[in-house]
Amino acid sequence: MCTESYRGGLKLIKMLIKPGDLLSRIDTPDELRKLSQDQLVRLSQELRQYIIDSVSVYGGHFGASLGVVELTVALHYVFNTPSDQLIWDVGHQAYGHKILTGRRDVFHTNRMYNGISGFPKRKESPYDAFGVGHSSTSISAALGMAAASRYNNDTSRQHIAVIGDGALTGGMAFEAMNHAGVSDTNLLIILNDNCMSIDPNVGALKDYLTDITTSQTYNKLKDEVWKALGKISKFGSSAQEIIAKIDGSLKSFFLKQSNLFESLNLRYFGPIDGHDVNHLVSVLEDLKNINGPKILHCVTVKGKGYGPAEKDQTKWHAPGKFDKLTGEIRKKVYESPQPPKYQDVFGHTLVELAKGNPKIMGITPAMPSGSSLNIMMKEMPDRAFDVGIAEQHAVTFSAGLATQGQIPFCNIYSTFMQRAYDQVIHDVCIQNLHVVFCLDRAGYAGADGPTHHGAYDLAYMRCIPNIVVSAPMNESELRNLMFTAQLPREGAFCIRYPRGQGVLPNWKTPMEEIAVGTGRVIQEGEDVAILTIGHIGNYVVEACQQLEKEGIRPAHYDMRFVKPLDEKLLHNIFKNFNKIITVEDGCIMGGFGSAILEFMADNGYTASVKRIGIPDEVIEHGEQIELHKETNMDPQSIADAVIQMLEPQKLKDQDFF
Ligand SMILES: Cc1ncc(C[n+]2csc(CCOP(=O)(O)OP(=O)(O)O)c2C)c(N)n1
Repeated sequence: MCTESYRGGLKLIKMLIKPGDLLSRIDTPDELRKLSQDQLVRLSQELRQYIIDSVSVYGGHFGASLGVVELTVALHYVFNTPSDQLIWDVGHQAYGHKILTGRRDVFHTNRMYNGISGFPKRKESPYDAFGVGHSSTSISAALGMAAASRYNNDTSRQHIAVIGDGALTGGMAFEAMNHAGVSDTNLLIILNDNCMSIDPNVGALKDYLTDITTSQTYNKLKDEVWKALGKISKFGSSAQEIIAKIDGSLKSFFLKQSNLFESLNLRYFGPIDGHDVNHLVSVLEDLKNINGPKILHCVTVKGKGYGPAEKDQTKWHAPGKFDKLTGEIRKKVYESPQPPKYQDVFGHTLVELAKGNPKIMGITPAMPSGSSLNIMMKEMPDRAFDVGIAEQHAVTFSAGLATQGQIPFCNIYSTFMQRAYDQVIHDVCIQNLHVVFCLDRAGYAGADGPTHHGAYDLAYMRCIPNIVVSAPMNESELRNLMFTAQLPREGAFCIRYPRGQGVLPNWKTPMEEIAVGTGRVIQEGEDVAILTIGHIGNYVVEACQQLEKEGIRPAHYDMRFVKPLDEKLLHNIFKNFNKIITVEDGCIMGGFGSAILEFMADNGYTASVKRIGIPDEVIEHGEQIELHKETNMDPQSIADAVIQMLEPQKLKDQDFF
């Protein structure tokens, strides 16, 4: 059954997704807390089903939320949210949390333009204690909140960070635990260990967590300690002292040497079954009464309760819409061959180049599938590295490789590269090392929203010395830029490209060198010159086709490089045009258009320049084209901008006649 509604001018077709009886009664966690504990298993089933029903119809992240259904129910049942503060790391697993905290009836707008966000967001709900999207922030944020509570003598308030084993590979999580271990705060870290990042989790920490989960000796000892704690907690206030005593002697004596978290002064509990909601409730009740920083290790299954998602966890991380009965993921069917995704052009081209150049290596921080580096990892496992969710390490590791004459292609989403800015400057550029950065998802990311938009890279890269900053307008240019970047040179080379498809179904063009710092003419024209960087140049091609019908023919230049700029071409342009429009899928401030203004000022030219790009505000989520429209970056708006620029001249011409 469908209903229609309007939100922000957008028609929403709402398939009625019916919650189960218990779930339909829960609009806030207060109502959840009124349930008896024996109703929680059923509530968990209903919540899981609601997530399956909704995501199958509307799309979004999937496996991670299914894996924390019981944890979500137990946490809101035991803790007094939102006064107790619950912080989800990354936040892609918080769908159950959203549904239980007053957003069930708008959940069909999840990730849609003008709808609710796919991630926790402070301005969306008081239950979203911290805005997230990037990983490994939860412990720091929770610790900050806990320190503030302590300072304000609020000793009863709880602060809970839920972090996955993937997110725990991020350095920030360790920085926070290092600090937490010497803090006297009410901090509870829940380690949601499902052995998965988006792809299988990697690294020694993963092996350590597996060891701890499977070691029989360790678990027997832990069970005994746990039982002791459980018995004692029934004795009321004096229990704290006894627990402290037991903790201080028996537990720490036996566990400290063998447990990483205990060594950091975090009391470690677990591992426990993260799908046993009743056990979770009793353990969390106990932990609530133990002061100080502590960690509870829960073992869960990503995709729990939906067979296909349990089986292929990477595919079902964010599968898009699917048939919930057959598990078939719905794919658009096209009549003609489609252009490839840029990420796949990167993945295949890198292997092609690496076959001819033994120095090339590939690096990704935890995005093998997302970046398509998995193609190289499969074909050349000794030359491609998934280093975990560790962007800073990925960059400096690449710098290390480069000092030894290797040519690292370090692929990082534009938004996540923000994490590794100092490493780009300090470890790569100051040392003038030949590292190639491939920044995927540059420009609007779409439904993931502002935490994921690759808005800033042109601005933050172009101000660093010893780096080339480039962006291809199509697949062929991406290949040529990658080819150029691996040729012998000094210094770094950055290539940024967007999420999604390019424009050339026959993309496997022969590769050739592009002279660094040269642009190209897409069309000669009159009155207005449009200068573009990257894929968004294709919007300008569309805009020009539209304008052609009205007898307007602007010139269009694909500049290809923001640094170094094609100064010869620019001199030519500024000598011939006094109306210039720059177009970039990046922030207006400090980006490509700013570089053109700087060139104009430095060379004493005057022209009216209109810059089109991402404005200086937080742009929310939506389809890429919706966001381009909202910010006047779509083909129609670009055509309108040209007409507007010509308007005074048109008027003048009319006056004349
Ligand atoms: C800094 C950063 N890098 C990469 C990502 C992309 N990313 C989103 S979820 C995810 C995996 C997280 O794994 P985990 O924390 O174990 O959670 P799970 O999905 O397994 O529940 C990654 C790599 C991100 N969100 N933030």
